[in-house]
Amino acid sequence: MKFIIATHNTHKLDELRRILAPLGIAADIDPALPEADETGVTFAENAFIKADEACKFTGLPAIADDSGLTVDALGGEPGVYSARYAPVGSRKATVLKKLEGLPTAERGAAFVSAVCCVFPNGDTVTAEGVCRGHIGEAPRGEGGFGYDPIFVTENGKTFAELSPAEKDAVSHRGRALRAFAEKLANYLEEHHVDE
Ligand code: ITT
Repeated sequence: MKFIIATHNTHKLDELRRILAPLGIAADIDPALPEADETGVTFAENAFIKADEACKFTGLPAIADDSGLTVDALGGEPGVYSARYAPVGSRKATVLKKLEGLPTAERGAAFVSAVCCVFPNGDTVTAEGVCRGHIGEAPRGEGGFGYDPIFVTENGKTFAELSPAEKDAVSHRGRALRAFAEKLANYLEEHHVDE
């Protein structure tokens, strides 16, 4: 079965593809897909909005990820507004500035990913993944994208200091997609859909 990936973020697309491929899920983008209006107030709502619009636009089952960084000391911000929290290039600095002076114990944070697949008949398969860590004192590492250089994982390295495979093994997106793949396989079996 062919799936559309509903994202306009090329870094996220790379991750979705490299995690989904070994799970046996082949997915592609539609370059003509318009950007959806992310009006939801939860990751799950926005993932549904993006997948639903892409499914209606292409007529194919569509998979979307809505994700972001939630910082405990900021009441969960930037959360669903992670992509729009501050002008491009100043998002990490904005988070670091707001946490200035706080000790590590008060810098707890999590990355969250909600994945949703919408089928042309309206059915949905959803999953969520969370990776806890804390916000470092300064950016570190060259890998990844977005907030990766300021998110310190349980092993002390930032997401940006991990190899792609190391990030996928523990990341919010890796966890969400592995749970999603299991639920999708069950759905396809129950509905007698040949892969
Ligand atoms: P699409 O909606 O087109 O998929 P987007 O970038 O707008 O792309 P989101 O609305 O889900 O996606 O916003 C997610 C933002 O959260 C993203 O732009 C990053 O700033 C941040 N983010 C999510 N996952 C991340 C990760 O693995 N590493 C670093 N930052 C991440």
